[in-house]
Amino acid sequence: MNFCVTTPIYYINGDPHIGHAYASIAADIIARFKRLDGYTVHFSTGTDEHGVKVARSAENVGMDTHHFSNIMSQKFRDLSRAINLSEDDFIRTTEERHKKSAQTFWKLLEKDIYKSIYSGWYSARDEEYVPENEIVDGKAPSGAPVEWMEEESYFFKLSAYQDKLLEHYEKYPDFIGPNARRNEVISFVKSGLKDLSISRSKFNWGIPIPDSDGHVMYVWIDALANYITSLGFPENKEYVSQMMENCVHVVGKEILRFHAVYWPAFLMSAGITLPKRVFAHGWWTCDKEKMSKSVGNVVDPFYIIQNYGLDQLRYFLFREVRFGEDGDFSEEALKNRILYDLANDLGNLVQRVLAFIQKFGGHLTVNYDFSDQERILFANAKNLVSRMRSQIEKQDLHGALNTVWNLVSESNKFTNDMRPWELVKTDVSRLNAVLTVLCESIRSIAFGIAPFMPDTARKIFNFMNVEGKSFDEIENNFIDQKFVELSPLFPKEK
Ligand code: ME8
Repeated sequence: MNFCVTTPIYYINGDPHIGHAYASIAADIIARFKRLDGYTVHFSTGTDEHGVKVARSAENVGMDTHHFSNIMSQKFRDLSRAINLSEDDFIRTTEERHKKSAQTFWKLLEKDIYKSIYSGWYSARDEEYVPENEIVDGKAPSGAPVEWMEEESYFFKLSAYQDKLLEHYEKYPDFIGPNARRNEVISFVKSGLKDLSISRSKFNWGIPIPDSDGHVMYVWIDALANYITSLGFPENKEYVSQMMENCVHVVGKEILRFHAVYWPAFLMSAGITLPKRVFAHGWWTCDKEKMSKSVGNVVDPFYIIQNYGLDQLRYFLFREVRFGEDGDFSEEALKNRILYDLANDLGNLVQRVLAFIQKFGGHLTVNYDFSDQERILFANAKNLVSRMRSQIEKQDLHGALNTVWNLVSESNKFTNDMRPWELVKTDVSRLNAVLTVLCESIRSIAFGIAPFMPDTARKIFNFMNVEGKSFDEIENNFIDQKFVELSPLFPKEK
């Protein structure tokens, strides 16, 4: 079973921030869940290095563009390490393999390409052509400045794909998520698609168009092609198609149009399988303000990880806000989540149950004569992953965490009700049943959090002497398993 998940590839005009970390961690959670569920996964991320925006940023700091790209791309690689990404590939669009792939891809589109003159507005910050009717107060809808452009350009016959795209959205209702965004895309396409300018002739920081006269590709064609380069295109065409068929692109809402309209149209033209789904997530603000360098409120993921811990951040980002909606970042909210959800709910559950087992010999003997209450918790523990599976399928990462935390609460309540510290004096066989159910539950919880908080899950697996490599392990019991010395899950000092 194959599965592919991607992050957007990031522009390297500025330092990585929490928004980049967010998209990357989301894709990582999905990749990790699928691996635990037995899939062969290809998870790619990387940097988008061509285009006007990057070239100007290099110029502004007086650096050679190649040199600038190397330095900036490395910062995104460093972010990937700092947030514990499990990517299979980190792709840079300046790599030779990508040049070959993008040029081959271009050739496949040639029947839909013609030359003409582009004259219109362009927003360098968005790397986007802005139609006259979308200009508001002399700016792009995003608020970015626009500049007039008039040059010879190749065009892609996007208009020829309007009906085919609408058919595709109809036939595959899950192609775009969340649903509200799907509707926006459909009305955009219904309102009429214009052919798209896909080359630049007055500018050279890009991939040259094959056999052409000094034109370079529009940065978005080059960027979108990264997904197939990473899968091995132009070689391994069969593998590329197989993976694309099971591929989920995680993107920010502002670039959904590129992924759900342009990209599928290009793929149709090239005869390459379309991805299974494009999911658009929302945007983070900071203390209710749009993050911006000039305001100085850009949240630095390295700082947050240093001060609050990585798994704490990974948890917060997906518990605080429904994935797909906008959210507001504040250190106060993060601190509360750490204190209440992590230390109090999860930390205490693991600590008190496993410490108790340690105290009484460090292992369990299984008693299958469960009471009704025990049976319910046992069943809920065993079913946790299957409930999460349908949520992860829809990228409902927030819902999946809620599902885990319901089991955490249920297990804490069960512990309070059953009072193992009293049973130890009165009914040792009952105590065994209670602890067995709690251990099953804690192991399932560890699997449930593993995609979100891999290091924390690993600690719990280690305490319980469980491998933690596949959801299949949830079926095994704990007879005579030796538990290991505990240490705090969320140490107070970071
Ligand atoms: O658009 N909140 O790159 P990019 C949440 N190179 N997510 C945010 C965010 C925020 N405040 N800011 C950024 C590009 N992101 C192109 C993509 S893909 C073929 C090419 C996330 O560096 C969000 O996922 O501007 C957004 O789509 C992504 O970073 C792209 O950032």
